[in-house]
Amino acid sequence: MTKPPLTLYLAAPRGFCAGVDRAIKIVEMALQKWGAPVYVRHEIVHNKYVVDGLRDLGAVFVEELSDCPDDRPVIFSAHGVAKVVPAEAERREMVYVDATCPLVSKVHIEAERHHANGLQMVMIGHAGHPETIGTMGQLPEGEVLLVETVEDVATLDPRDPGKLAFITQTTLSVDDTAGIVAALQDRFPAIVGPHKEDICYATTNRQAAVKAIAPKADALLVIGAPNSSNSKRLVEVGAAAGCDYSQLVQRAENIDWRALEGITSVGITAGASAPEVLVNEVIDAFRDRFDVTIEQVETAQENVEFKVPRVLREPA
Ligand code: 0O3
Ligand code: SF4
Repeated sequence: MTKPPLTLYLAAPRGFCAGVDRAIKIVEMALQKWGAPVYVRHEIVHNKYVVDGLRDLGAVFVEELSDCPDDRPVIFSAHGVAKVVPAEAERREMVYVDATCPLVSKVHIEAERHHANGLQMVMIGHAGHPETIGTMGQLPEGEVLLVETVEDVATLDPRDPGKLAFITQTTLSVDDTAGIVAALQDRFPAIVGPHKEDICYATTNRQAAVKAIAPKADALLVIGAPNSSNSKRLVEVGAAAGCDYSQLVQRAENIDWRALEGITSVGITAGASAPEVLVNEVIDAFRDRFDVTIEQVETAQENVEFKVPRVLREPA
């Protein structure tokens, strides 16, 4: 039987960012250096395939430091941790390695700087997300007010409206965040902040690439996990850019083939925590069912790389 033709638009950049690459390397190198088990506080990055692979090598994933023994190394996930976490590890004299992405750490430092200048912070982020918890946890309770939407800006009740600064989660929607920043500047003209927001290069580039493919694709599949903020934003960006069928899929086995009947083009991208092997798995699944022509749509080139902490570059 002949297969129906299908054009597959492959977004570039997609998949692993420099912070994810570094965080995974940190776990691998820690296992090499110290042997198993190495504890990891929270999923090192939000991807089941990555986490399962590291668990097979001897990593033990826990949610809290209280779930770790004193005498094994622990790694903090790429999303960052509140100040109390390394403080507690030090109190217990644990060996710990912080895999927080340097671009998340940069936001932590921004928050501290504004606080030192006497400003109260507004954080634009998602409640309950580990990055938001970690970033808010850089400052004492009450010093960081969280806003998730434009509507939240109207009900903000700062200590002094003239002494405010804002920071953001790194994985937000560029367009939605611009609206929230505008609302903040409108209500608090003196508010201090970064040039635009703190959304990182990887998030920005992946969203721009999705915008380029979404309008011409009958369907858009974003490879990523349901708890991955940046991946979920790519689905929303795809839908907003004109692709009505925009879906998050963890792996090829999650694709709803019935929903794709009759399509002639599909866009594919992957969140910053989704490995390329899963992209290839999805492409192969399309090749099984369609006569596929791949068109890579590249909207930016990336050459960012972060070094792993020195402790892992030194011999045991
Ligand atoms: O923050 P998010 O849920 O997108 O996290 P992921 O999926 O693990 O991706 C890496 C991004 C990150 C560590 C924080 O910027
Ligand atoms: Fe770092 Fe951006 Fe990747 Fe987050 S998405 S880990 S901030 S490079």
